Amino acid sequence: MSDSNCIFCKIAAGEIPSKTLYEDDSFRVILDISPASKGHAIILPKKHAANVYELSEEDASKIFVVAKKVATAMQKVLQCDGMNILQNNGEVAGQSVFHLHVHLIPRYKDDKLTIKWTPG
Ligand code: IU
Repeated sequence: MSDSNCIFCKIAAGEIPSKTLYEDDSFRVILDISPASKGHAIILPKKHAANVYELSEEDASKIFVVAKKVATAMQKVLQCDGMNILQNNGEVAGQSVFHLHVHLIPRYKDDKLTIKWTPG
């Protein structure tokens, strides 16, 4: 269920404090500790999966519903102009924490943020 060496397992379980925006039985959504933009959040499944290949069908089917719900609330509160929703698998793809997570990155006009892993 959870990996005792995994920091995101501990955060998702509430064993390490975080700025939590949303929580249900399967997920915790927290503010990123090193935000790419104001309000940058990450969705953590409570059940450990290193990447999308390991993610259970059940969590896969629910995670974008959570993304939609939280992104919609963030948009209302932050009044951001756009939002990148991203998920990295493997070091070469930019993954640095090997517990699957989905980034919600609010975008603002003229924020000049370079999302290096977007196409083009
Ligand atoms: P990545 O897709 O694996 O590169 O994203 C990892 C993210 O997790 C990155 O944005 C970190 O700032 C973030 N993070 C965090 O919010 N809290 C932590 O304790 C750790 C990483 I470690």
